[in-house]
Amino acid sequence: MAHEDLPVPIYSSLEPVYGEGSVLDEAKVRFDRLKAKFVQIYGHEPDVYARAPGRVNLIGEHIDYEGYSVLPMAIRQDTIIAIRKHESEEAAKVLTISNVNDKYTTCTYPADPDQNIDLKDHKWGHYFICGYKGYYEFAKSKGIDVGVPVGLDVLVDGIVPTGSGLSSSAAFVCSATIAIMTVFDVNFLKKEVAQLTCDCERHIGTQSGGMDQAISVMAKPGFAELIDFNPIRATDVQLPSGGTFVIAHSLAESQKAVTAATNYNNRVVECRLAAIVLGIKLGMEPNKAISNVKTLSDVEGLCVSFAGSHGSSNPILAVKEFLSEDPYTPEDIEKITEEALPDIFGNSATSLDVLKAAKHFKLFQRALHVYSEAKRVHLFKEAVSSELSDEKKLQRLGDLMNESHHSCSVLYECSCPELEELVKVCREHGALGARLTGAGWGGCAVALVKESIVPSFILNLKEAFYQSRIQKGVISNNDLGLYVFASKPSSGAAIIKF
Ligand code: NG1
Ligand code: MG
Repeated sequence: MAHEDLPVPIYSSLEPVYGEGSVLDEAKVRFDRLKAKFVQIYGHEPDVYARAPGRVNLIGEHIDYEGYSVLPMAIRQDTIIAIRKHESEEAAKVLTISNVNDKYTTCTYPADPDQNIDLKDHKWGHYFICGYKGYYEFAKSKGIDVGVPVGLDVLVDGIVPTGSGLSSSAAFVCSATIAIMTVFDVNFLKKEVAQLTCDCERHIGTQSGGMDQAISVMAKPGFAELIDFNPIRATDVQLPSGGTFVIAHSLAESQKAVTAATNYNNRVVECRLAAIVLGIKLGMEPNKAISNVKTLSDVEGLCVSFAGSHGSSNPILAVKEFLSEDPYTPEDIEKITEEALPDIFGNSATSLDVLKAAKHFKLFQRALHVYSEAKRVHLFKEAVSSELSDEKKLQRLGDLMNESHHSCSVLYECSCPELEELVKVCREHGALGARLTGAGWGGCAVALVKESIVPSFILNLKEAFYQSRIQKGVISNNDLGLYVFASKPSSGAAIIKF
């Protein structure tokens, strides 16, 4: 059975999740500590544990929310959660969210699934509430009797670096959601959890796609996954042998939830406007385009007259023909759409924030990135399953990663000076390809490196990129392993009942 059609797995030990060796040993220590601290804080043992991993996206950046397939893999760094449900008659109906890391002070919320998340006051516990609301929304939609809300005691231990493009947020939202559903004695299919966590993470104010939650829930050890959307589906991708993905942090932190109006959500809005304008240029009535076109993938089918060499539609040619390279002012777009921009976005507060902050919109550049990046994902998948030698495959994958970075940097403008420097340093020291990963504007790069040179590659990065930052006190030498490491495709989310 396809893994999206299976429920989230339940294990009674850590081996199926963490395999053998040092990763397992580290996990055992963390779970022991989690349990001990839980008892210390709450005076009871937890009912159950949940875990969900972060991920590194190998290719397919900023296209999930446009409906296009992406190709990430789970990393071993994850968020683990211990949870206990109060007996319903207990008086205080409170959700208490504590963290093993003192940096995160305990957050409390009412046990109310309809509460609004205060986006003006960003707290780490908000991500738990995303999962909490998401669970109730989904359970109710399935006709499950959710009963009267009760208090929850929760303890969190996350080791996915935050603001790094490795999806600490999805690791947290997915593990929270899974912990909550389990403590309420239900389990859903992986594809349902992937969809509901994607939907509910938007309560944090980013109009995100579903890549991070999908891979976190559906990952399989040893494989990257091609993730398709609408409906969500995962296909195993066996990477060629002889290559390793090294993840390196640029040390610029990307606070996506805080900068959404000018960065992430801005790009989502630009893509929607590009799609509508393209739809109109390709013959749609303006009002039809506004009501029917949500993403660039929605108008791809209209580009058939721009057949590429295989006779399939070629939206890149349509972009070049119909969109202007000059940025569009709001007035330029309104002339084409015959509707005021705020009306196009109806009552979406996060989109209205974008419109307030933006002076112009780069429709040509954003659309060109999305369509070309979507194509690169397929070329990547094709190269992996081709007849080429592993060596040639790795080279091809590296080239595609380099092209992806260029497109992110120049057309999508989601890089930053630190990432540019880091990607350059990676390539100078033998990476077959290197690119920013995740949303960008800071965070990590991922480099494809021949397995045989990984240790020297990491040493060279230390020398060329990190040493000066260690000297300036940006990070300490002892922590270097947290910022640059080789990564193998790891396992997906799980429920653990000891
Ligand atoms: P990061 O920055 O890793 O959280 C974000 C989005 C993804 C995807 C990438 C860009 C969230 C939860 N995730 O990832 O859906 O759009 O950016 O490819 O916002
Ligand atoms: Mg995130």
